[in-house]
Amino acid sequence: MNIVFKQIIKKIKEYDTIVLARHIGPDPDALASEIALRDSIKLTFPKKKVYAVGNSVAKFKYFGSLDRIDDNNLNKPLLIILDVPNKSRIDGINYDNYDYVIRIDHHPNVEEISDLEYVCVTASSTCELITELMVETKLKMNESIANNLFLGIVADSDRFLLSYTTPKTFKLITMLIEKYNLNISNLYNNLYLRPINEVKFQAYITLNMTVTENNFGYIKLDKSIMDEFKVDASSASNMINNFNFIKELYAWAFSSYDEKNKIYKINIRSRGPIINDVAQNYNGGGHIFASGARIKEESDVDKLFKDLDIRTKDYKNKLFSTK
Ligand SMILES: [Mn+2]
Repeated sequence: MNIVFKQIIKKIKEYDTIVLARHIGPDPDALASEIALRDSIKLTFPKKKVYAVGNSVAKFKYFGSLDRIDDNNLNKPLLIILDVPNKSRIDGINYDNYDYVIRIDHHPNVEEISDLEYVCVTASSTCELITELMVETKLKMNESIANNLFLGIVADSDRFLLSYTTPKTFKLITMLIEKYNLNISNLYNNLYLRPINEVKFQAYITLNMTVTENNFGYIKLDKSIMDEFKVDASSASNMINNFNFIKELYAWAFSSYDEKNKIYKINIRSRGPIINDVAQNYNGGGHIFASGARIKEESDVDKLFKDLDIRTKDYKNKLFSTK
């Protein structure tokens, strides 16, 4: 067995109170991994108090419910953080309240944030790592846990399109489907069924995106345009992956103004240029080809787009000089 898995299980056994957390603005992989691991620990060790925390998201309620706790009142708890590389992006916890911290993640390491780190940047998803953990240890699984793990892997690999989809990903997925007899088409409905106004909004983006001579595509989506299509600041992030495999785009970014939090939410994707270090300079980060940022000033959005355009230009220059 993987030595880190052994250490993780040892810690889970040692603690009676365990809190699981993930990144702010959660995606399916983040939510599915924390809920699946919570349910598995509960199933395996019924006497332990196990909580999955962070803000809930209405459209993702099919993953299961989250727990509301005050972690100031917990007795010597263990914290397990999932799918998040930076301390500042963990949702719903007071970091200093925890006795021991474990991180399980597939994002590039930006800082050491825990006592025990299991970071595998070549895994398709955090859910893939959690599935592996359950397969290799005595952590129990059931159908609803398997459903969540399946959805997390499918979402983060973009239906097995992205580069870290490996034979191991397919092996684990096959195991989940076979063993728990998963209803794949129902599960896909959860992830991919969408209202037509979102599809129209995507058409608007396609028609109005600026594509630079360096093959960087960008668009700023303000409140009036989101109101017109009856979508919100999170809608653009649902469709950013749909702009992959477009010849004229090496990298692309959307900015959506989130009125409630007074912040510009930036989604960035790439099929070549490395973008996460650029995002890190603007209160963001993520994977090398899939990143995001949260920006207060509109002028910084423009600066970020400029930097991404330069990064795309450098990439393109290299690409053509080596040919
Ligand atoms: Mn992930």
